[in-house]
Amino acid sequence: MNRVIVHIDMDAFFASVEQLDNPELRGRPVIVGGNPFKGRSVVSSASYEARKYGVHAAMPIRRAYKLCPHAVFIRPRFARYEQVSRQIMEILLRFSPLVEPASIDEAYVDLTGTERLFGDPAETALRIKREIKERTGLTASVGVAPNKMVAKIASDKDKPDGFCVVKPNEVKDFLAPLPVMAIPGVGDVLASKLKKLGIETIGDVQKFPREVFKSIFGRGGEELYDMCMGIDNRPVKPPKERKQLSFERTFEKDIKDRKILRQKLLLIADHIAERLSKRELVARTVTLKVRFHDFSMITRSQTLNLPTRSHEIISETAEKLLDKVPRVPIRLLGISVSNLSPLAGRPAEIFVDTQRAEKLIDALIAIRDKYGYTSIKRAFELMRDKE
Ligand code: DCP
Ligand code: CA
Ligand code: CA
Repeated sequence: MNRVIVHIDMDAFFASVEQLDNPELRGRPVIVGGNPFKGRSVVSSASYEARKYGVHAAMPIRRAYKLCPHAVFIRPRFARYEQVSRQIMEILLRFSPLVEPASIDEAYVDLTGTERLFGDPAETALRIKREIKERTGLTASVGVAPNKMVAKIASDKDKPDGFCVVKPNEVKDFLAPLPVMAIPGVGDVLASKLKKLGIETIGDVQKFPREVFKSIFGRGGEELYDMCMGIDNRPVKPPKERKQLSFERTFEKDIKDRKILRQKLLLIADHIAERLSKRELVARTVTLKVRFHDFSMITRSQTLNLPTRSHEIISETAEKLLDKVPRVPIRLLGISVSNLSPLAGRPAEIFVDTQRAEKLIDALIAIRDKYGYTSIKRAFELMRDKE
């Protein structure tokens, strides 16, 4: 059976996010990377306006400055790019459960068998592209093909804002004119070896009978040959579900004061709740980890009646577990949550209180994404900062 695989790759991702957040940058050359006057950093992302001047990713930023001195140079804001990346992955998951993020700005989606639900898969891929644009304001380049390798090559073909569909019976002809380097894993070394045999394009490889190619290049050659024929059976693999999330803190000085220890737990719980919230997960088991002044360690767990992502419930549970721990100086405190499940599948009879706490964490995340992690703190932290 033929599969329908979509590959999505965002255009000039970091630079486009900067242009999105700052309208003054739109239509102008934007280069995201390190400081052009200090150190020897490289270009992370160049807007298409900057590429006209020959600027591209991985180029030394000083060279980029020489080529395009009037570009706007910007330091990367990874938290923001990750936020947009999550937003894109969420959009994709509405079209298929089989979504495999391949990097911060690209993913594979398996649309095989969605015809009855969404109609023609190529139309669905176009809808995905439009929805990314509508919901994020950013353009993606999209490739549709019977497998991952061809879909990826197709998404790159008409960049930026590209859309390229390769039907099963077109795969061989689509690949034929491309240089062998278009095949993943073929680098300069192999390419120059092939060139000595008169092989420059994928079409040149296709002309060989499989057995002949195999006898020249051995087992690896067989794989290369299959790829050149457009054969790639790798499945789209959604990321493995996490079994647990944990966070711990080692203190500069051992702490015995229970009030301070409870505050530490609250901060750790905040952090865990934030991560649960970002991943849209809830947890049912809370485990407290304590390392004492003498380096001995214990863990204590409790399983809740209902799954939660509330920092209050997590910290309260951890505090109760801490109450049962000997009252000696403590070196390290940690919380881990396990028994994780997706937020969407959670039973509806959740307490109103929990929802309030969860909304607070969501607001916290929004503020921190926008203004930085330390822009908002617990009151007792501010008191301590003053001291
Ligand atoms: N990236 C980086 N350093 C690199 C390559 C990439 O930091 N050497 C980051 C910045 C990019 C993002 O990853 O915005 C995605 O990488 P891509 O290779 O997909 O490049 P772009 O999205 O910037 O451009 P294109 O439109 O060519 O995909
Ligand atoms: Ca990209
Ligand atoms: Ca990419």
